Amino acid sequence: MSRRLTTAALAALLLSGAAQAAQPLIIDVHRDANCGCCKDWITYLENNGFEVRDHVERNMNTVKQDLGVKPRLASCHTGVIDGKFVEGHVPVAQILELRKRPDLLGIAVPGMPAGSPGMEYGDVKHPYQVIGITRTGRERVIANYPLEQAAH
Ligand SMILES: [Cu+2]
Repeated sequence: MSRRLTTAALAALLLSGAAQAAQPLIIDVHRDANCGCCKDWITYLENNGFEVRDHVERNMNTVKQDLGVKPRLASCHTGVIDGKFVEGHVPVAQILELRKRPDLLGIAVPGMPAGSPGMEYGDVKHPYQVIGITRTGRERVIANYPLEQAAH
């Protein structure tokens, strides 16, 4: 009897351990059917260990409005992770940071800057910022790309 309990407890432990180790980060991505760079961003996320739930939308404006993405911060696709929005071609590093920031409602890379993930054109790297939107409606610069090299 006690032996059976121990086996069950051990199995439960192993299962939870395995689930934890293999658990990918799940992100919902809303996009227009004909958006090629949106698909490239999705591929980029998948290559970085995310599980993407792809949602093809008829009206992206409504989606953005509902999630609280201001028009001037808008890009093409809109991701949602942990109930927070990820607008546009945001790099993975800032998505991971967003998950640790309870003060933020979402983050955005406005427009579609060349050189951002999913917007690669050879060596072209236009400067862009990742903007965080706080729960009180303020905007904060989360990162500047291309990332500046640390001085040695
Ligand atoms: Cu795009």
